[in-house]
Order: sequence, then structure tokens, then C-alpha cells
Amino acid sequence: GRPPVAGLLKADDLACWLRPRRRDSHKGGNGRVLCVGGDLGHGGAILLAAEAALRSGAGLVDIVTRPAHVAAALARRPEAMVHGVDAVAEGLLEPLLEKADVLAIGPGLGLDEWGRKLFGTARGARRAVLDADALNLLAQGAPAPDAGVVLTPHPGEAARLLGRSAAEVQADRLGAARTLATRFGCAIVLKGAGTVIAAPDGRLRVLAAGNPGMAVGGMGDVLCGVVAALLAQGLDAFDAACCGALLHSAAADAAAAGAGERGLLPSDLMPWLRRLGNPLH
Ligand code: NPW
Ligand code: AMP
Ligand code: MG
Repeated sequence: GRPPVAGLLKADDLACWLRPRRRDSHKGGNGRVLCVGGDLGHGGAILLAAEAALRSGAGLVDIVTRPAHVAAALARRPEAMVHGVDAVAEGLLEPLLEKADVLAIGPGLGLDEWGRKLFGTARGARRAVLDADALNLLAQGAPAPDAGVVLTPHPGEAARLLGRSAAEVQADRLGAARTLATRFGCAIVLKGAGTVIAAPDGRLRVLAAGNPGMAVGGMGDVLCGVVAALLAQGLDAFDAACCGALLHSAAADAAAAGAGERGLLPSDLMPWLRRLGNPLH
């Protein structure tokens, strides 16, 4: 039969998901996010994810990264609890995973022993967002956490997961997102212009937001933190994927409206995540 028509998501739709906070809200109830990544050379990636999680309303945020990045992380965001880890030993991550509502793993994680071990230890997560090198490790056959997972591949990462080329993914973006959702049993955010969100039950959405100013390193790392924060605040995987992708792109559009697309930085989204994350009702 004919493929279902994919629903378009627009910035106005944010109010459907982002209700005002309860007056008696507390940090524990707003969810604890554990961000894991930032190997040497890519330390900023996990900081961007963590700051985005805080600006998207997560109640508590932990970072596990290289010890060499701890001081910079604390200087940038003292609200985050930062844990430096060099040699990954059995049992090291468990106490943090135990406390976390959501794991955000992959930005700057790398594919070497450090990243592989961290990814392996993180299997027990209650809910998770897998991005960047977590997706590349998944494509190499590493097992994923079992429950409540969102995958956020760009076309290159989607191609690795599907064993196709990025050009083939781009030639059929709806089909690629749908195939990933059923194959991995996860909500999928297939990134790039016209971001597609897919669920294993066949639901599909396409973003009518975002701009080419977003084509810059670190932009996807921000998305990872946004989606994790929404999962932590109680949205299910597909809703967190839709709302998160929309909030991220709407924030990029708002940031670009002021000063232009060229030269837009992922950090510029932070105040807009906050502003647009509190829609008027
Ligand atoms: P090509 O070659 O451009 O045609 P990779 P990465 C393709 C961290 N970062 N449409 C692209 O195709 C990340 O978190 C850290 C079409 C190429 O094949 C990761 O851990 C930063 N094709 C790590 O670096 C800032 C597209 O995908 C491939 C596409 C590596 O991640 C940067 C490139 O992707 C970065 O976030 C599109 N829209 N988008 C930091 N400040 O610490 C992508 N491709 O090889 O997976 O490399 O995404 O840079
Ligand atoms: P990453 O490649 O992981 O850094 O992710 C890039 C982010 O920017 C994703 O959310 C993409 O959807 C978004 N993005 C990149 N290029 C464009 C574009 N031309 N139009 C809209 N969104 C884009
Ligand atoms: Mg990325």
C-alpha cells in the first residue's frame, strides 16, 4: 500500500509537550541525566550535551569524561557533577547508572578501548539516548541497552547502522528511518535538513524547522542532551524524540533569526532552549 503521509512538526507544536512545571516540582522529579563521552580531542562534545540537558530542564546532570576535561567542564558549568575516569574498571559506572533516570552516551566517546568499555558498562541504563560513537559501536555489533532507547544518527551514522552508503540513506530518508526503528526497536531521529522521526510502530514525523546554520560541529551533541532531558522529565521515547528534535531546531532558528545562519554556534542555542522550552499556554 501507499506509505503513510508523515506529519509535519512546527515550532507551535512545542506547547503540546512542554507543560508548565508543577508548583511543587523538585530536582529529583525533573530527572537525573548521566552524560558519558568526551575522549581526548573531543572533550567539548559531552559538555555541550550536558549543558543542553540542563537548559532543557533536567533536574540533575552528571558527566563521566576524561580526567583531563574535568576542570574545563566545571569552569563552564558548575551545575554539573563531573567525574573523571581514565581506566574503566568493572563496577565503576554502576552507582551513577543506578541513580540516573536517563543515560546520554556517545558524543566524543571515540571507538577505542576507553569508549568501548564505557559503552559496555552502560547496558543497564533504564532509558538512554545513543548518539555519535555509541551508534558507531552499535554498528560494529556492540549490544545496546534494552529499554526506552532513542537513536539520533546523522546520515553517515545511519549508513553505518544499515550497511549502506550515506547517499543511499539520503535518497530514501523516510524509508531509512523506518527501517532503523523496526530493526533496533527504538525511536529514531534521522538528522540533517528535513529531520525524520520514526517509531517501531510505524509513526513518522518530519521537522518543518531548522536551518543550514546548524551544519557545524557540536550541533548534534546538543540534540543528544535535549532529548535526554525530555526523557528524564517523563516523555516516552517517541515524544521525547519529536519534542527534542523540534525544540533543538526551533532554538537554532531563533538564534539564527537574530544574527544570521553563517557562524551560528551550538552554544548559541542554550538561551533559546530555555526560552522555547517554556511556551505560553
Ligand atoms: P561527508 O563525508 O561529509 O560527505 P562522522 P562526526 C556524513 C564528535 N564531535 N548529509 C559525512 O559525509 C562526535 O560527537 C566532537 C550527508 C561523513 O561521512 C563524534 O564522537 C566535537 N552526510 C565524533 O566527533 C565537535 C552526512 O557523516 C560522516 C551528513 C565524530 O563525529 C564535532 C561524518 O560523520 C563532533 O560532534 C548529512 N547531513 N551529516 C567537539 N567539539 O568535541 C554527516 N554526514 O564520521 O560520524 O564524524 O559526526 O564529526
Ligand atoms: P551532527 O551531524 O551530529 O553534529 O548533527 C547536526 C545537527 O544539525 C542535526 O540536528 C541536524 O539535523 C542539524 N542540521 C545539520 N545541517 C542541517 C541543515 N542543512 N538543515 C537543518 N538542520 C541541519
Ligand atoms: Mg554528531
